[in-house]
Amino acid sequence: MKITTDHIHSSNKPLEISHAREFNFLAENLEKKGLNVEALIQKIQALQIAIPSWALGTGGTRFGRFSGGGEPSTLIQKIQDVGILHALNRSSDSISLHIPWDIPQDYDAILQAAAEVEISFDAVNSNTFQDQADQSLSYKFGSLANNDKSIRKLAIEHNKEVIRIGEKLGSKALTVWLADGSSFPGQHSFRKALQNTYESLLEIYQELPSDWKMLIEYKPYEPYFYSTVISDWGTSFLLANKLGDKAFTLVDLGHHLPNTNIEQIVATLMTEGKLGGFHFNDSKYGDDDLTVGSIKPYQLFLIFNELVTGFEETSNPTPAWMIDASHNLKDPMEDLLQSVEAIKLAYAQALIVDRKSLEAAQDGQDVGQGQEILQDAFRTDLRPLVRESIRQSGGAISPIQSYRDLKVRETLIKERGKDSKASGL
Ligand code: PSV
Ligand code: MN
Ligand code: MN
Repeated sequence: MKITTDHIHSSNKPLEISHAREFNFLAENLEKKGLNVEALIQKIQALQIAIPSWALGTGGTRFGRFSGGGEPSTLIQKIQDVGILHALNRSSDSISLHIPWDIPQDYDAILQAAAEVEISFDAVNSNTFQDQADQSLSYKFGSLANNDKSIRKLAIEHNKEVIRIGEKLGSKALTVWLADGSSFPGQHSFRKALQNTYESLLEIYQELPSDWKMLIEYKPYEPYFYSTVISDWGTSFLLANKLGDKAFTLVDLGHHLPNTNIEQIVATLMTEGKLGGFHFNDSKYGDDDLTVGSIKPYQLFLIFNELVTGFEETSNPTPAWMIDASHNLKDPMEDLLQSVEAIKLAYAQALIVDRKSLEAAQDGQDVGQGQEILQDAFRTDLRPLVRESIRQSGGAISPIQSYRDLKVRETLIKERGKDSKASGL
């Protein structure tokens, strides 16, 4: 299925009048506050969030997987699904591949399929947390951190191969997420594991093309339950600093212990110019797969508040934006549309913060006023502004409603069958 401009126009038609009324009302209020609505729209339009190939199918927990039907079972189908999302919201113009789940067979066909739906290739992700079918050695006790040199070598070579694949597709970054860790005290030496990881990453880093980045993800636990080698931003930052200018820390929102102040981490990393990427999701307990903004929207806003000031006041390069979630109950494409909307909304809210007054409140130690200013921005309903930015980009006023009205899932089920399954987690 392909979404055409006719589809967009016909599904926008019934919404146009009420949308225009809501938008005009909001725009007038924003202009009264001294904000430039046109400039806001341009910034919101420019924010593009990559879709990971593994988010397009129904994910599972270790207890079960309940497929929703019509899932993409080939890389071309995954690209087409991102094309559908992008046609609807004009906000996701790239896909992030996971190797070996997405090894391209025919590069020309893959590049053509992507070009047809105006999609490019975001960061490529390596996978050394699973053994592949024909793998001679096992990652059971670690990959880049393993005590066994030959296992480390296998994992290093895999990462180099992922870079070569990404180069053929036009990717510009390698994301490394390592499961390596231990489940029991005494299982391994923390210092040896970290040193092995650094040396392995260095070998991979030396293979990076000059215009590439290495994004180092951290996670406190899971799949191992006692220790993880790269467990927190400090460890990732330390490695990125030691490796060099092309290495950065990647913040995945779901990879923090409860109540961690993620916005402060963002501020610190940006001060040092080392925030390289972002994986969006949300979590209630220790998970990392809930819809962005569905549990802690204020935290998401506070994170964007730091990002927006960081863009203005630091020389941190623009991070690679991506959603990282895998859903086991909802239609994954609907979830991705909801997630992108939540991200854009938080970004828009951060853009309207009255920065001058905030700074004055901070300099004047006016605690109450500082809070008022942030909450005023967060409590402004900016959905009409986000919708208008998407409409002006040629997308749907309500991407989710159009997705439903155009019967996208039903069509995909007809085309691909009820039992088609996406490769991945
Ligand atoms: C595992 O936690 C994970 O969700 C990481 O966040 C990675 O980015 C992703 O899988 C893909 O490897
Ligand atoms: Mn992630
Ligand atoms: Mn994760």
